[in-house]
Amino acid sequence: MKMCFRWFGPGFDPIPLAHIRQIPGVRGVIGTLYDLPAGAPWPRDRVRALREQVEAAGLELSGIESVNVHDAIKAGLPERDRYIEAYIASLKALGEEDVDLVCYNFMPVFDWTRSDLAKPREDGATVLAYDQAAVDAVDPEAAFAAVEAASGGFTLPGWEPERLARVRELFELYREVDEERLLENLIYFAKAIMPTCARYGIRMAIHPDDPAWPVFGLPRIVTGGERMLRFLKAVDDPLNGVTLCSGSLGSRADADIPGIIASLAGRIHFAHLRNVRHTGPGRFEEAAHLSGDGSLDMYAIVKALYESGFDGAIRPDHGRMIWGERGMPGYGLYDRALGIAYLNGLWEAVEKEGRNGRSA
Ligand code: DNO
Repeated sequence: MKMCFRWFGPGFDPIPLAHIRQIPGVRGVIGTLYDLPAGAPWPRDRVRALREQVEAAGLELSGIESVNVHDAIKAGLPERDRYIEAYIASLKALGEEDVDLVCYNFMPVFDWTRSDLAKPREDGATVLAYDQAAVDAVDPEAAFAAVEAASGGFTLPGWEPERLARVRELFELYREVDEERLLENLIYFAKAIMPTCARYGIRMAIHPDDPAWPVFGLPRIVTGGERMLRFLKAVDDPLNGVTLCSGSLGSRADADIPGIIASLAGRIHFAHLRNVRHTGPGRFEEAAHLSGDGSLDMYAIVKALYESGFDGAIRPDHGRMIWGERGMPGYGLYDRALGIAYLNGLWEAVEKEGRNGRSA
C-alpha cells in the first residue's frame, strides 16, 4: 500500500509540499495540471516539471487525478475521436514521464455534487453535505453559481469556471444520451485508449459517480459494484480498473462496500478512503474518517481492501474543515492528515493480523 495525498499544484493548492512530506507514512502525491481544460493535450514538459517539483520535495508523483474526459467523448459526438486523440497524447506524455496511474470520471456535465460546501457540525467543524431536496429546488446553473460563490475563492475540482459559462449548452449535448448510450460511449473510449495504456503500463482508475445516483436528470452509470463490474468485463483488460471511493459509493445507504471490493478484486487500482454520515433519504454529510464519526465501517473497508490483495495508492478523501484552517472545501490539510494517521493505523493492524493468519 502506498499512502498518498492529493495536491492541486502551485497557484491552486494552498498546502505546501513540505507539509505533505511531514504527514507520517505519506510517500506519494496525486497531482494534476489543474489549469488545463478537458480536451487539451498535456505537454510532456509540464508533466516533467510537476514530477520534478514533487520529487524535489522528497515525494513521488504516484498518479494523476484527474485527466478529465471531454464532454464530446461522454456524449458520443462526431468530434469525439479528435478528443480521444488528445487524451491519448496526454497519456503518452504521462507514460514517458513514468506516471502509471490515472484517475478519471465519466459523469456528464458535473463532477461531484453537493448542496452545501460548509455545513456546520456540532463539533464546530464544517463539512460538505448533500440534500436531494435542496438540489431539486434549484436549476443547474444556480447550483453551479452557488458552488462557485461558496468556494472561498478556490477553484474546485470539476467545477472549473469555464464550465459554468456553458452549463445550458452542456445539458443540450446529453438530450439523447440515456444510461445505455453513456455506457457505450465509455466502452468506446476505454477500448480506444487501452493500446496506449498497454504501451506504458498505465492503470486507468474510473471514479464512481458522486452521489451515486442521477443528478439534475443527467444519466449516471458508475453508481455501484455491479455496474462497475459490467464495464470492467466489457473492456476486460487488467489495466482497465477503478478507483474505490468509499465516500462516493457510500453515498447510498444500501451500498455494501466490502462486498464491492471483493467483487472487484484485482481491478482496484486506486482507493479514496473517507467516511460519510447518512442523515436521511437522499441526504448525507461528510465526516471525520473514524468509523464512529459516520455511517461506514472503515475497518471493514480497509480489511476488505487488504484481503483483496490491493497494493496500490490510497489517499484520504475529503476531510472536515477544522482548527480555523482556510482551504479548498473538503481539501484542508489538518483533517486529511488526521485521516491518514487513522488509515495507517487500520492498515498496520489488518496487515499484521493477516500475517499472523488471524484473518482470511
Ligand atoms: C472529489 C473528487 C472527484 C474526483 C473525480 C475523478 O473531490 O473525488 O472530483 O477527483 O471525480 O475524476
